[in-house]
Amino acid sequence: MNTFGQLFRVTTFGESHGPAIGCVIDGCPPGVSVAPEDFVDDLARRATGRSRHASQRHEADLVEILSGVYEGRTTGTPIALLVRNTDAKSKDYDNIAQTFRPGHADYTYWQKYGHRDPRGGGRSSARETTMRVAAAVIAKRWLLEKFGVRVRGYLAQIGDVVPRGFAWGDVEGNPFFWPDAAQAAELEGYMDALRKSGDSVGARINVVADGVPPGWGEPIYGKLDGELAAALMSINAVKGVEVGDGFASVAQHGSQHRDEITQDGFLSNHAGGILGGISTGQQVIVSAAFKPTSSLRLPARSLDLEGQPVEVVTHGRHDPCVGVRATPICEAMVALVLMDQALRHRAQCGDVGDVAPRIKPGKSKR
Ligand code: EPS
Repeated sequence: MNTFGQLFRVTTFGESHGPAIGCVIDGCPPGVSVAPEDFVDDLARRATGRSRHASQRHEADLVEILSGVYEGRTTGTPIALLVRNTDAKSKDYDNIAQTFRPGHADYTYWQKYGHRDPRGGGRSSARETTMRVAAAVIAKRWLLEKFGVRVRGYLAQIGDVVPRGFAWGDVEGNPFFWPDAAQAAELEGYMDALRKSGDSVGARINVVADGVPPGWGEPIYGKLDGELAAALMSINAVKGVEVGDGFASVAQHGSQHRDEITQDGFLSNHAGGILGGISTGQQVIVSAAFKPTSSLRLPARSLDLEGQPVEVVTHGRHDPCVGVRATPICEAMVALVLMDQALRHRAQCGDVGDVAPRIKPGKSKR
């Protein structure tokens, strides 16, 4: 399954050390303005080599538009986007080809296919997420222009460090997408020490979508929260997803969790803007847990292809915390789900129109 979505369908292709990666987007409405420079910002936010806290692979990540756009606007035909790989160093992966990094997909790809491209992790590399971010540039634009929907994310935890304050204005001003600028120096020190130790750490990313109208999401098997969870889980290294209060709901009582309704709007948003799998019109709030990177220079026990014990040491240019540059990827997956659900809602329920009463979003969390 390399295709995502039902009406806004994105198929990605390519390996980390192949000649190029790319995607084909089918089902995009015509008339959306798109130019190669529109991809630059979001691709740079996700890219390697942009700070010392990420992998030092230096890719330009320039998007070539091969089809589906004429005179700067989508035509409704398949949009093909291509990004060439120019800084792959496959030699780093020579020893990994003979073994399995503990905690990595090396072993499961081997068991599934019996043949794998070990260079840069092949298809299992986070390199593939470049194309999700590229496709979501179009989805984000359409959502904003059509509905005023804005999808934003931030890093909500690295290891045991959590933000002390919160301001959206701080998020883009540091290499971590951290919402409290006052902690930037502390995080720099934390990441420098982590990198020197040779170890890695996990992270949590929160994504908030503002302006989502009520009604998006399809019961029973196409629930908005279900599809968001699947979309976020499809990102490399994601091990957990929460919607609204998520697992904190376990310890809550119903009287506390339910979001009361008044003429001034909802009084809270424990549900994360989704009830019964359908958007309420409040902020849609999701969270993803990233495991620590498995490619480490600290030795670990494993087996080789003959089943003999070996010690694995991973060389190369790995991220000490994949979460550091995963915020744009999480935003992208949320935007792709929202766009697909918006088109599906329009297809089935476009004639329903606004239904009274329309409850105001009310007090929001972020
Ligand atoms: C990655 C390992 C590194 C990262 C890569 C993701 O690959 P390489 O050893 O080829 O430098 O640089 O990330 C990207 C190339 C990217 O664009 O995100 C991995 O194991 O997933």
